[in-house]
This record gives sequence, structure tokens and C-alpha cells, in this order.
Amino acid sequence: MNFQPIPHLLWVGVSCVWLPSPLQGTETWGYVTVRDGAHMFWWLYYADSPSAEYRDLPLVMWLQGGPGGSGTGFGNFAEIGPLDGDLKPRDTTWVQSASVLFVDNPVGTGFSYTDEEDAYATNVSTVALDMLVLLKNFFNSLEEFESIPFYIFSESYGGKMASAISLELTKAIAQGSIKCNFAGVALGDSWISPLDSVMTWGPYLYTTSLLDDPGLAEVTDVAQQVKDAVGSGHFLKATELWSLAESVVEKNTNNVNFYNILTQDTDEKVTARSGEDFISLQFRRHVNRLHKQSLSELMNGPIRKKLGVIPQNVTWGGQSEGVFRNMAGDFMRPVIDLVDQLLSAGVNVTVYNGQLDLIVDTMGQELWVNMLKWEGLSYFNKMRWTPLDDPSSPGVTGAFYKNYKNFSFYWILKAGHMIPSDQGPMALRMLQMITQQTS
Ligand SMILES: *[C@@H]1O[C@H](CO)[C@@H](O)[C@H](O)[C@H]1NC(C)=O
Ligand SMILES: *[C@@H]1O[C@H](CO)[C@@H](O)[C@H](O)[C@H]1NC(C)=O
Ligand SMILES: *[C@@H]1O[C@H](CO)[C@@H](O)[C@H](O)[C@H]1NC(C)=O
Ligand SMILES: CC(=O)N[C@H]1CO[C@H](CO)[C@@H](O)[C@@H]1O
Repeated sequence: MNFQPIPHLLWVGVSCVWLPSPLQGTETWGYVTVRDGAHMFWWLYYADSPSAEYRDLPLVMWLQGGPGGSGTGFGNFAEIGPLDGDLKPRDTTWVQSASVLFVDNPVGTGFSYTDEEDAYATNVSTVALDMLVLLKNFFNSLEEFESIPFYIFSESYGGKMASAISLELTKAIAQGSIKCNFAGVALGDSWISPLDSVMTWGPYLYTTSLLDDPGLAEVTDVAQQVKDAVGSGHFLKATELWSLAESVVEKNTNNVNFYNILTQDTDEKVTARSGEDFISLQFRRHVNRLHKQSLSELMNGPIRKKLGVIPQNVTWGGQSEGVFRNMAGDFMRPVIDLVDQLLSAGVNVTVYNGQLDLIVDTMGQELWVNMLKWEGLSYFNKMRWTPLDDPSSPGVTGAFYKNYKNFSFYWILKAGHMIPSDQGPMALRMLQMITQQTS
């Protein structure tokens, strides 16, 4: 970790226009108390483009997965923020095309915190209502954003939360209780239908030479157990079996990386500790990996110092296991109906998925999309897709996409679960297309 650039980081602020781009942009952050004992942290970077004012560019809120993964940490420094984890400028930062708002949600994630054990959210309804309080506060205090097109982008479990939040936001706008120019939601490698992901792990791994026949049989068998638990409404049991299914996949694939099937990531391999429960194991498998030691040192060191508003007894990531544990009963519940409600309400919905992602594989996404009651579905299915050049290698296909009425799908090639980290230029181009800055 290179801590050299810290001195100028400390000076980045509203009045510091002398720093080289992209550091010249302004930023602001703060806490909103969204419920008694529940405090949510947000961090906004104003768009910083050489050719447009931030007022003429959209506002994008980024929601990380987990639940318990920190957007202000991982999304910001590992995916789309102006600086990378070494505090060096990122070429493909989304801040060049949009103002970007990171929010550590649900409460307890990242720098967000709860005062009481019972203040954690246990379902996406609470997550959505909490976020509405934050957004109301945000648009009230930064009124210049009320008319700027506002998009919600998400990754993984963030997609499930984004669906619920988008629906609440749409209702609140219709009721006049919040002023904001909501323009659409984008669901990246999203946990919309957990079962469809688990059920396709076997076939996906088998066709990519990562399972043999007995391995496929074992994965199919454990996936069926997950299906039975979901089918009978035993969602906490389903979460436990999901954990078991991952162990079965690991055993049969010599530890494929769930986030990118072409890598193995043996350094980060998480194995069950004796006596550990499945929630702790899954937390370490999926949330802790977003909170690597180096990122944790950055966030709990120079970043908290720069921010200056983090209470002394709050540690970045210190409550994230509590977040995950409290949401464990919600984890395997599908939210396909929320996506349908968004489409009927006229909200623009985009699904984007990485070709090499296993945990939320594209096959599973196709399955739930095909369950939508959306009236445009049969036309959408007959349409041909359009190839998109990878902006970093003209002439090489970087993605395919389709759009019909309010629904779009982007198939991002050579990307795993974290699309902006794996294919930064392609992800940036997708952002520009979704926010109608280019066709
Ligand atoms: C931090 O300390 C305050 C005051 O003692 C307390 O109310 C709060 O619950 C503590 N927060 C955490 C996250 O421990
Ligand atoms: C979500 O959790 C809250 C708080 O525990 C509870 O009051 C509410 O009924 C739950 N909502 C749903 C839809 O389960
Ligand atoms: C939603 O998508 C449609 C079709 O792509 C587009 O014409 C429309 O302008 C979009 N609406 C917003 C608010 O971006
Ligand atoms: C561009 C477009 O087709 N928009 C549609 C979005 O969904 C609403 C509600 O179904 C339609 O009324 C719009 O025409």
C-alpha cells in the first residue's frame, strides 16, 4: 500500500481546484440517522468532466453487495471511484461521466453503524425504507440534484436492495414526499433470484470444463436441496444449504473462484473453521473478501482521518458481520416480483452480467428474466442482440446488448462478478449508454 499521496487527499475539498484531474473534483459526505440508533454514511463525488458541468451530467448511486459490503470502500476504491486502492487516479472512474453517490447500506455496513443490536435490518423492506430517509435528506440538503437524472446502479446483493429501493422511491415521488428525477435502475450480477443462480451452477461449470460427471451429479443434488428449502419457505435453511452447495462446488472444481471462473485465487481461499456456523463462513467467503486487509487499513487509517466525521468507536467494517447475520433469513428470498412492479410502473430497468461470474451466473439471470410478467418479454426474446466494441480494443467485441421499451440487458464479456474492476472501459461505456450520454 502506497500512502504517499495522503497529504493532498487531505486537502481535496470544495475549494481545491488546483489539483490535477481527477482530483480536482469536489466531494462531500456525511451521516443521516435513518431510524433510532441507525446511522447511515454517504459519500458524494461531483462529476468531474472536462467537457460538461456536473449539472449537465447524471447522478448515480452505487450499491454494493454482501449484504455488508461497503460501497464507500470497495465500490469506491476497487471499482469506480476517482482513486484506486493505492490512491492513484483511476482511468475508468465513473466520476468522469456522472456524479457518484456511495452509500454504506444496510445500516452497519462500512462506516454506517447501529447503536443497538436490534437496529440492524432483517429484510429488504427495512433496507428500502432506511434508504428513503437517506435520499429524502440528501435531496433536501443538496437541492441542485433534485432535477438531475438519478440512476441507481448495483452489484450482487445490492441489486436486490436496489429493486426494493427503486420501488419505494417511485412511490414516494408519486406521493410527492420526495423530489428527485428518478431515471432508472441497473442491476449488475444481481441476486434477484438466488435459486436460479444456484440451480445453474452445475450446468455452467460442466459446460466450461470445471465439473466432471460425478461432480455434476453432486452439485445437482445439493442444488435440489436448496430448491426444496426455498420451495417450502425455509429461507434460513436455504441459506445454510447455499453455503453447503458452495462447499460442494469448491470440492469438485479444485476451488474455482465464485467471482470469476477463470481464476482460482488460492490465496483467498476460505475454509470452514471448526465449530464455525454457516453464517460466519459465508460472511468470510463473500463479504470479507470485499474488505481485504489493505482496504481495511486504508479506510480505518487515512480515509477516516480525511473524513473527520467518523465516531471514535466506529470501525469501517466492524459491524458488517452483524449486517450479514441479521439478513441471513432474507438472503435466499427472490425479488422477481419487485422487478415486475418496477417495469409496470414505467421505470427503466437494466440487467447487466459478467460472462465469467459463477455466483450470479448469466444462465440464472436469463431464467428469472424469462419469468417476468412484463408484456414486452416475448418481443424482447425474439429480438437479436447488438454487439458492442470493447472501447479499449476497437474491433474486439466487449459486450452484447438488447433494449426494448423499459428493459435492457447487457452481456459483458470477459468479466466476472465485479464488472467495473474486470472490464473498466466497457463498464464505463455501458454507464454512458444507460444514462443516454451515447448510443
Ligand atoms: C459508540 O459510543 C456511543 C456513546 O457511548 C454509543 O452510544 C454507541 O452505541 C457506540 N457505537 C458503537 C458502534 O459501538
Ligand atoms: C421487516 O422487518 C421489520 C422489522 O423487524 C418488520 O417490522 C417487518 O414486518 C418486516 N417486513 C417484512 C415484509 O417482512
Ligand atoms: C427509458 O428508456 C427508454 C427506451 O430506451 C428511453 O426512450 C427513455 O428516455 C428512458 N427514460 C429515462 C428517464 O431515461
Ligand atoms: C420507452 C417506453 O416504452 N416506455 C414505457 C415504460 O413503461 C411504461 C409503463 O408500462 C409505458 O407506458 C412506457 O411507454
